[in-house]
Amino acid sequence: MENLIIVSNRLPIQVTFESSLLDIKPSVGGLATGLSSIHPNDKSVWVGWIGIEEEGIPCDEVKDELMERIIAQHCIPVSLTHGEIENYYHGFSNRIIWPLFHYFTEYAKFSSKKWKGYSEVNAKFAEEILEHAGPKDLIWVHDYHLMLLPALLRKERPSLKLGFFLHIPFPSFEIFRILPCRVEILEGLLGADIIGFHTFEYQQHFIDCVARLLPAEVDCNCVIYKGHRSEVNVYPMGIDADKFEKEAIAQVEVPGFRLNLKEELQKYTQKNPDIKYVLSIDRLDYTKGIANRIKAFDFFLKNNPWAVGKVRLLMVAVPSRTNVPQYQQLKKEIDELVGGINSKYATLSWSPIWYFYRSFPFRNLVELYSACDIALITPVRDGMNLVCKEYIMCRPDKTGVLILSEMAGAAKELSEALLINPVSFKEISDALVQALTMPKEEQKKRMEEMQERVKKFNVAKWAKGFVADLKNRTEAPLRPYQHALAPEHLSAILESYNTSRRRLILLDYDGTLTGFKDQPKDASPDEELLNILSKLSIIEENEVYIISGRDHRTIGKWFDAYRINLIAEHGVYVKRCFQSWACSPRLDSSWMGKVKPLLKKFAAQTPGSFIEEKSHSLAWHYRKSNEQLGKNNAAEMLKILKAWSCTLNIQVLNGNKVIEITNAMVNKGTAVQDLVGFGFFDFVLAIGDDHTDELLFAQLPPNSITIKVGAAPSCASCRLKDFNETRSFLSAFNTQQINELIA
Ligand code: GDG
Repeated sequence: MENLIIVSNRLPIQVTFESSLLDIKPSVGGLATGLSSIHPNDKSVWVGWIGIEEEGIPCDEVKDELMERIIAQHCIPVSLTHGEIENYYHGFSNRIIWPLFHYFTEYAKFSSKKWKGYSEVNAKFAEEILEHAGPKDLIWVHDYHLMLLPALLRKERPSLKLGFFLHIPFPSFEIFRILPCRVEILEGLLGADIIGFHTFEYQQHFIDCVARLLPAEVDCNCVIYKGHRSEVNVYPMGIDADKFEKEAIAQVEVPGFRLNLKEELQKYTQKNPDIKYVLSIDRLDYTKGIANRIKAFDFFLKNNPWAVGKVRLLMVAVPSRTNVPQYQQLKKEIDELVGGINSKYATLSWSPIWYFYRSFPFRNLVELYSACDIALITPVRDGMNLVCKEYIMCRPDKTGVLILSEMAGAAKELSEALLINPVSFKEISDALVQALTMPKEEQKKRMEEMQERVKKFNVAKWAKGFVADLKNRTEAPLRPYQHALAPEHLSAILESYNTSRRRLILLDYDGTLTGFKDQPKDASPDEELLNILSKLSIIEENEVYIISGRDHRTIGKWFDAYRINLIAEHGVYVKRCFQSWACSPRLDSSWMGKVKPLLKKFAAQTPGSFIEEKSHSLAWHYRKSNEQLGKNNAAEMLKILKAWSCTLNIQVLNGNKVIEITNAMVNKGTAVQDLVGFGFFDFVLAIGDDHTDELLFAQLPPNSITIKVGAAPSCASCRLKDFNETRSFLSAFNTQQINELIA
């Protein structure tokens, strides 16, 4: 059985040397607690840095003892020097990636020295892991410090099952593109089999960046890059809900249970029965919106004088990155703001803010959560935010109100909270008023629903779910396509052909039977193709269809003289051989007037691109445009059209360097529904090269032979390389050539 190797920047332990005496404690950090359901056990190890620079370890003897004790805790240390920590950790991770991914672009100062340090330490982690990993072990890499690691590991040991989870937001393309090493970061992540994010928004941002920056194939949540497929999924991280709930209940129910903090708060409340406590807890970080929160609290008191003397903010700011100038500046700003507001409103018996610049032990933390009437959590950006979930689980009587920033990942799950824009003082102030006046019944109703959800999607479920997906995902490799021209497959297809009596042969045109031309009208069938098709269609048992997105007049002209049926414009027009065109009854083209101006705008902005107008559909071709510009603008257009498709009766087909817009009810799949519906044919073959042909493949009976031309993802059962191979394949049905091909 395979082992699980967890990898993160820091090991889940705290190492200290007090007068040269070594002490190792389990760390109380979120990730360590989070993964406690899967680590430690006999089959797991954790690889990471111990938190102390190599130079800080007193002597070799201590080092040996340290290693021994760390390994006994199922951990493998990666030893890092002062210089490495400076560039990789403080430098690239915390001064470039952290601010940029949280949209603080002005704080992110790129330097190639830091980037080099980051790359080297990622390589050092890879080396350490490879020394310990078996060929089929599961490896789960965590967070923004190690984004190059998946590809480094994949390169050295392709059989490893690799997962990556990002704990912070993944920014939108406009932000991510600022990073000079953006391609390297994406390539690094795409080494993983599964890439996980907290929210759909981050997942979509990542996929969008991949689609715009790399020559990768994107198919829903899958990315195929350099022959490797990564699945991009959403796993919102939870907390150990039971642990918080049990502690909060114990603090209420266990006789004689008293902790100092709650007791002091209770004493104060007895003297001031109307007092309400508002709690905020965060690491002191510019992403957490602490300064804004204090200003909003000032705004609230100013506009609600009744609250002066009755509402107090308990603000815990845990010291963090204290050697970084921005954090030192922030600390100063917050000290001044707190001082300012306290001196402005304080009375002899009351001050508006109790400010704690330190961390509390777990039990005190729970006391705070359960003692405060309101939690005010207002990050300007936060990957998830676990504090708000912890507050929810520490409300045994189900009262309390959560005010939560809509910029925290957790807001996507906690819609019963009062969601606010963290930069709006008015919204925060209004939410405080609403929370302070909210009837108990409403508080309980909201809290109960949130508790149920936080309990159900707890951190054990998160961790086990990710690992289970990783196991399953890698056991199902890329679909092993048959090559339709490989002798054994070809002979099976031919046998089925020869023993059948009614055959339906559905052939896409561009990219399948012929190569692409800059102008669609230039791709008329050449003699070789006409020869193949006429031989195939002349056979009485064969019903050959060309099924194409092309306009019906052009395609009609090309094949008029042959015993070939035609389906044009993605199914809008159908023409049985030697008969006239019939138009689909499902048509509504009123959308064209709205979509055409949009296409015109894009055509004007994308030199080399042009619009093709068909009777009932529109196509924007960008094959001749600058590759990157065409790709970017196509991504923009797709976004807009997909949004429009909610109200317009359209379907948007993302083809090969072309975006086509057709009526929602008509496509290649619906066009053949009636043909295949009655089970008339005992041999069905379909060949196509782009996304629009997938709709056709999906509509066909299960025993049909479906063939994808090209390397893109497909639900087809076989592949051919290009249109030349399609021609060779179709020629094989001419019995004279069969033997040659099989030989
Ligand atoms: C990342 C992402 C994402 C705080 N003060 C004390 C204390 N804490 C504990 C809380 C909570 C944890 O720290 C903070 O969790 P967050 O989720 O807010 O943020 P991070 O762990 O810094 O960072 C974040 C998370 O990863 C998980 O993916 O949610 O968005 O930035 O558990 O309880 N704990 C104790 N005393 C304190 O004073 N004992």
